[in-house]
Amino acid sequence: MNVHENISFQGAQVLKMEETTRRLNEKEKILERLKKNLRALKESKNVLLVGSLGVGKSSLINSTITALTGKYDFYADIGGGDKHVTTTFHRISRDEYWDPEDEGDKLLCLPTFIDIIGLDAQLSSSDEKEDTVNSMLMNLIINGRLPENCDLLDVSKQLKAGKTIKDRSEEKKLTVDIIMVVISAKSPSIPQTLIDEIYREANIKKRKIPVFAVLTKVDKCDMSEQELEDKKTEICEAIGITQDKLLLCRNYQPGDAPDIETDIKILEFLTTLCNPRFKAVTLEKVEFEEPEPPPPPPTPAPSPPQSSSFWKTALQWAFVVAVIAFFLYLIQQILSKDNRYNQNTMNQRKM
Ligand SMILES: Nc1nc2c(ncn2[C@@H]2O[C@H](COP(=O)(O)OP(=O)(O)OP(=O)(O)O)[C@@H](O)[C@H]2O)c(=O)[nH]1
Ligand SMILES: [Mg+2]
Repeated sequence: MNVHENISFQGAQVLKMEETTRRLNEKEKILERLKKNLRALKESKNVLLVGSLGVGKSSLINSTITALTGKYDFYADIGGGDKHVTTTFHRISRDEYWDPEDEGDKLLCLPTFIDIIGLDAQLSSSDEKEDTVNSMLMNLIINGRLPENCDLLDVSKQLKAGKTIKDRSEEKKLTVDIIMVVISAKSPSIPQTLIDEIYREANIKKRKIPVFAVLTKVDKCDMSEQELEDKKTEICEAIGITQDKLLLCRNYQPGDAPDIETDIKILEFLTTLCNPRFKAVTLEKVEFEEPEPPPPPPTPAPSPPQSSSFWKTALQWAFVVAVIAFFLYLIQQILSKDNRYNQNTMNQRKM
């Protein structure tokens, strides 16, 4: 390396270091904004991750914790292949992953992540009236009606067989505050029926719950910039969210070195998610009165004898009686004439 090359190499190194320092400062600023949001919260939010099998739900939890703490660990089980890896209701709370040096940061209301089984989109339906296994399962989880470490493979099997769970009261500690829909960029299409069901569970059932979305495995898909933009728009429209509630990311894999760009993206997203204004609310249902039953149709009054036909019949009978009377009168006249004639004839003979 000659003197000129050495100077330009050192210059490039300085620029790289400056860029790294700039990005580290950026990360610090985002962390401060996140802490500000967390201090404004009264309690940790329960964040439920939902999505199809193997899309990277558990990896996303590990990646988020890595971005927060700076070190990767297996908080949630990750796997590969086409078998379910997460099969239980797995709750990962702040106490499991957060141990900062700063005493003041220890009590920050960092989220509790709820990792669940991958949902089979083919068991979902866009029909609002249909209670599918996925909608029933989500409803139980969202309302805190399933216990921690519950065997979700078994619950799905029993619900599929048409059984319903024995009444379990809702556990406030487990009710869901935020739903995070996880979709893989590797999948050719978005699971529309599953998204429709998530929308219904999050918006029109018992509670209204903010929904966020994450497109994982962006490193594994071969989409152009434009295709990726189109996919973002498609997902946001399907779920009914704005683009600031969507994260595109490459999850950390075990053994990966820290990556400032990944951390910044995830922390920025987490800061939005922890905004105190995004909170679940119980939908107050207004009571309605049943509509007044329509008045019964008036009962038809007994119809009076139809006068015209009555008089018609009476006249007919009167006519018949008159004719008979006339004929009787005629017969009587004839008979009395005959009698008088015979009497006269007999009188004449006697004379
Ligand atoms: N390249 C790459 N691989 C990923 C990414 N996210 C997850 N994976 C891999 O995808 C596989 C499945 O990841 P998981 O995190 O277990 O997925 P899951 O959705 O929790 O799976 P289930 O719990 O079985 O439903 C694992 O091999 C991960 O290493 C990503 O962003 N990029
Ligand atoms: Mg999993």
